[in-house]
Amino acid sequence: MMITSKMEQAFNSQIQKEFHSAYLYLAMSVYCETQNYSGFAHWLKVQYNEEQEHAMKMVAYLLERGGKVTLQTLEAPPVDYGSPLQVFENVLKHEQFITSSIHSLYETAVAEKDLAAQIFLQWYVTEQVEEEANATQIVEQLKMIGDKSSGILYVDKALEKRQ
Ligand code: OFO
Repeated sequence: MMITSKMEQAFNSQIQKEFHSAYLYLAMSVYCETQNYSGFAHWLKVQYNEEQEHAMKMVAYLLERGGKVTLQTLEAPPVDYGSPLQVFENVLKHEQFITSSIHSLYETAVAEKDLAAQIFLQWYVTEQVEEEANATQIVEQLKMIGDKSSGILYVDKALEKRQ
């Protein structure tokens, strides 16, 4: 079944959001690097790669369904992000926004009676649970630490290990 134009439009807008997430995390990664937090920078760079994969997986899917991929403009992300806690609170807030947009994409698939897209999108619904959980854990740890720099550096070191 060929994809409906409503679904096609909804996928294109989600592809833009995933690339925007990638761009945002790259900007945060660069920022953390300039603050000498190489572990946070690494974690965010891995996240940048993941977001590109999220977008590309949708690009491939849309093509497979005979849809038209229309890449959209990406807004420039901010340059400064404040403290590590502020960086990760920003990540969490962004992921909550992405979760709600994945949910509305899923709802569009339901409204359009597109069963194949619903099944495809289940992976994203599950992935968002993980995305929010990961960001929440880092936010909680940084909140516990407060402004003790030894604690911040400890979390920074730990995040360097992310694959
Ligand atoms: Fe693609 O999950 Fe984050 O934004």
